[in-house]
Amino acid sequence: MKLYYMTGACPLASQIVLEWIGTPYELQLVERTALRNPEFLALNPVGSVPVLVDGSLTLTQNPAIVEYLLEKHPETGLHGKTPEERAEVRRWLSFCNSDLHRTFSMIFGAASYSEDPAVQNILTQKSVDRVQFLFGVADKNLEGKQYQAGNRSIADPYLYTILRWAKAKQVDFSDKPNLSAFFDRMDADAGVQAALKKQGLA
Ligand SMILES: N[C@@H](CCC(=O)N[C@@H](CS)C(=O)NCC(=O)O)C(=O)O
Repeated sequence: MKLYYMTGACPLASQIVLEWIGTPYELQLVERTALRNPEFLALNPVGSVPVLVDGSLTLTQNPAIVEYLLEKHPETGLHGKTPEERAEVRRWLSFCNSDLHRTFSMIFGAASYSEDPAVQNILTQKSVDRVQFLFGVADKNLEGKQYQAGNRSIADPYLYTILRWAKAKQVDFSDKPNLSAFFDRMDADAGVQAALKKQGLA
């Protein structure tokens, strides 16, 4: 298997799942400037990472990738045992991919929405406010739990990846004790550290 990634970006979520399932994989770094090259667009017409290539399958979108990996390795137990438990995993995976990630993209890339610095500042601040609100939802969900869906699941690496961005962008979540404890727990995980090391981040 080969995972196309940019350093520290959302493919880290898929890579941590690769570490957790313990399958051999190859990493392929993609420079941001290469995302619009015809060769890369042939892999992912959206022009974004991650891309997972496994034999004849070329798969994009983190949620699809981590579910695929899990289906190949159900013995890892990174999903719920019942339809209700699996629904919880998917709910928090969607929350990370659709709500948190989408909003965080504006913090990274307000300049692609407006050339006016004043507008960029407003977009960034509004997005920080929204991310803080969503972090509050995540913190409440984690009350009394170690992981988002109760047991460790394919949803957790995505939240961890976004919390790393928050630290890099000074989006403070130290006032959210459950979220802070979740970050520390994930950060201490051997698979997480292995993934970070392979990206040169640890
Ligand atoms: N919904 C996509 C999001 C992918 C995405 O936005 N990837 C970012 C990196 S975190 C990217 O490649 N952005 C391309 C760009 O910035 O031009 C997924 O889950 O895979």
